[in-house]
Amino acid sequence: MMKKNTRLILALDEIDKQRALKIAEELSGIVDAIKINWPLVLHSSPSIITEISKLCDVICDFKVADIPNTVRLIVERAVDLGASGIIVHGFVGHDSVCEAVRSAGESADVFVVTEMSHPGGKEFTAPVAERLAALAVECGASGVIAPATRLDRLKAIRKIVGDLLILAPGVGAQGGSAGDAISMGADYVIVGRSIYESANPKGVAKAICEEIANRLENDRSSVSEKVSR
Ligand code: NUP
Repeated sequence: MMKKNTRLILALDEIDKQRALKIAEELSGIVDAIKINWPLVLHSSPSIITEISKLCDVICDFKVADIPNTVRLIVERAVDLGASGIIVHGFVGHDSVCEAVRSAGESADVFVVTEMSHPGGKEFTAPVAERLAALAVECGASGVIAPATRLDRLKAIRKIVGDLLILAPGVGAQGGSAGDAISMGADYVIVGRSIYESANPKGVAKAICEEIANRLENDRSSVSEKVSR
């Protein structure tokens, strides 16, 4: 199970391996996990998963979308390499997603993509996002990916997934706010470019963590104010 401390997940799409490793080292004590996507794996090698997993929990954002057997082959390899989480697509159906959960077993969490955060996410994923969220619950996934860029949708997806984890990308470069996503029900925010493209990745990451902590504190005190009123 991924730790839930700062609630920040770094999306490490930096393609220069040495710089990526340097940022991973600098931020491993700050972020709850590091998400690796195809850009870094293709620019370095799959062993980057193992290297970074020695510093921090690694989520492989491979958006696996295939028949159950191929899904199994990918998930098993990612787990062998050190992944503790893997992101899969839900539109491929229950059999494929349930196979991802089964193959990951106790070794890794499976997260299912619902509505995607970019503008194109409204075209095909938005109309079926609720069904994708329900499928994640039915297959026993650990959580879902839902957009920090559309807070009303995040809220709607939270209602469906109950206490499953919500990881919300789209903060910063895509326009979303970390504090707002957390207030609307995200357990974690995923942030990439705003951190790794900055001249001071550690400083930016710390500031986002502070924003999240302050927001949680404010949300808690406004709830207790309402209760005592
Ligand atoms: O809906 C999604 N939106 C999204 O941005 C699902 C994702 N997995 N992502 C990923 O999150 C995207 O591929 C990238 O790795 C990260 C966001 O990065 P950034 O926009 O903060 O740079």
